[in-house]
Amino acid sequence: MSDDLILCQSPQPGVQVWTFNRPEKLNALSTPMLRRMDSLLHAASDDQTLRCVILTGAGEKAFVAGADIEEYASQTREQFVNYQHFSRDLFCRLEGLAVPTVAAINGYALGGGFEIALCCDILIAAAHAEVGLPEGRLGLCPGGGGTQRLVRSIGRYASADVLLAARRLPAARAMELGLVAQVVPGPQLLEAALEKARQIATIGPLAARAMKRLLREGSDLPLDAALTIEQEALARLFDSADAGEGVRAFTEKRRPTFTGR
Ligand code: CO8
Repeated sequence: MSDDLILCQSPQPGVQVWTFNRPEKLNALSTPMLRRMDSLLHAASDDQTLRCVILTGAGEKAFVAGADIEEYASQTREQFVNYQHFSRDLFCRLEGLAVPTVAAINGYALGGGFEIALCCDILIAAAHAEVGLPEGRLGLCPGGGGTQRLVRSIGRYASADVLLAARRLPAARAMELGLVAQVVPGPQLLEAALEKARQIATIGPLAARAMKRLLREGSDLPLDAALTIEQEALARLFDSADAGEGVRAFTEKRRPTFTGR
């Protein structure tokens, strides 16, 4: 397995930047890349010092232009099904990572690339970026959660345009639809993502993890059940040392020092 296929760097404490790194193939997701993602996810879920993961693509052209179509084309049905199960599991684990994740979409995020972005918590895009699910043009449909996560994000009718007409959404339109939080000029993208990570670091780490989980789990629950898990989470946070510190720091007019306990 080559670690170079997804670079992992830590430009500031508690932050990892994962860079999909096959720019000559627009960072298309090959099986070795998925294996590398698997090991990065394992390591990240064990890392208690981690506060944020930023995902981006090498080069200016693509975040990830989808699954590696050439690899797919040579697969048997069994290999194809296995690849689907593996990517579904990985994408769910990315979505379920305890710490907040930021997709810094530096270009095309298509097919599996858009599905990865849809598993992240905050999406920031370069002005020239485009997202889409063009699998229909291959006579296929998304298999890594694209249809289901998109419809839960932007609703049925905007999703139908992306899926049934294979419409690529430019960054500005993705922002209008509420998918993307911020659009910046391409050269400023990584710095904007790092600034987002610094803002995330101002939140208590337990609170950030709790709110991330509530957004994910609560949106699939009936309101009453969702309100219950919110109150349970708040009660747990109230008992934490960080909540004591956060409230004390406010009254003492200083910045809190959170310890994640
Ligand atoms: N897989 C493999 N190689 C790719 C992919 C990809 N998804 N995307 C781009 N590449 C390669 C190109 O083949 C090309 O390689 P080479 O230089 O060796 O010919 C190189 O990257 C550069 O790409 P282009 O020359 O095409 O660049 P353009 O600027 O002309 O076009 C596009 C950019 C519009 C992004 C274009 O590359 C494109 O349409 N890519 C495919 C996008 C796509 O359909 N993504 C969804 C993939 S499907 C998926 O994710 C799940 C289902 C897959 C099932 C496949 C079963 C057979």
